Amino acid sequence: MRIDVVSIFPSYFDGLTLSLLGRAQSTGILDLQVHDLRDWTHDRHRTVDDTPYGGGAGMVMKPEPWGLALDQLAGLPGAEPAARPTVIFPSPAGEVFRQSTARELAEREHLIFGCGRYEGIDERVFEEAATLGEVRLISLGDYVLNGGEVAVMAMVEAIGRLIPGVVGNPESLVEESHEDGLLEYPSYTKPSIWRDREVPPILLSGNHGAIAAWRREQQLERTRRRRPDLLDR
Ligand code: JDE
Repeated sequence: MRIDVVSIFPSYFDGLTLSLLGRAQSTGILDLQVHDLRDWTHDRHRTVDDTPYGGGAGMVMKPEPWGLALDQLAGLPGAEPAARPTVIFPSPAGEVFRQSTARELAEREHLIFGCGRYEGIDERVFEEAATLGEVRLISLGDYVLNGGEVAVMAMVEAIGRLIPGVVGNPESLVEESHEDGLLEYPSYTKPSIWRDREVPPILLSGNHGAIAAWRREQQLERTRRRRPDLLDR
């Protein structure tokens, strides 16, 4: 998979080249490239923002650098649909990012992430991007960040670990929270008594059927208490 990230703070993404995703990159499974939006400016001050038409607080990201960046990274408009990228902009006004979103995006050949800053990006950038590929505005949740960078790091990690070969043991992917729509069951390790706190005795019983049933019950109970919205879905 190819992933391009466009940001005015490219060094934010240094951490993504470490650990799990770092290995995927050195083995060639993932080609992750981070770009500085200012590389597509042509003025002395490398300007990426300007005042909003119609007035209002803050600054808006100018369309020209985004247009040039997307032209270069997406290839030709009207290319074979399979060769077209999915272009993702983190936005508090977007659709909510879920594990199902990560699964869907992990199937794509080419993702481009655009990190907005200031009060947003000129709306025409999204229209233009839609001529190059599928455009998705995606929100991590109902809160506001200063820019898209932290949201993109979270999405790249969630998507990247689902690419075949990135996580060593595929079983460790399915057992985790959200893959089956429930929260995880509690985990314990040695010692069996720590500061007078015992591990639930059933986990020491060796009765694998009873353990599986207990874990399922714990999952349902936790989900009901902490995330009842998941049971409705
Ligand atoms: C992501 N949940 C919250 C994005 C933006 C078009 C495109 C992007 C401060 O204003 C912002 C912040 C962000 C960063 O993303 C989030 C976020 N998931 O805050 C935009 C606006 N218009 C604007």
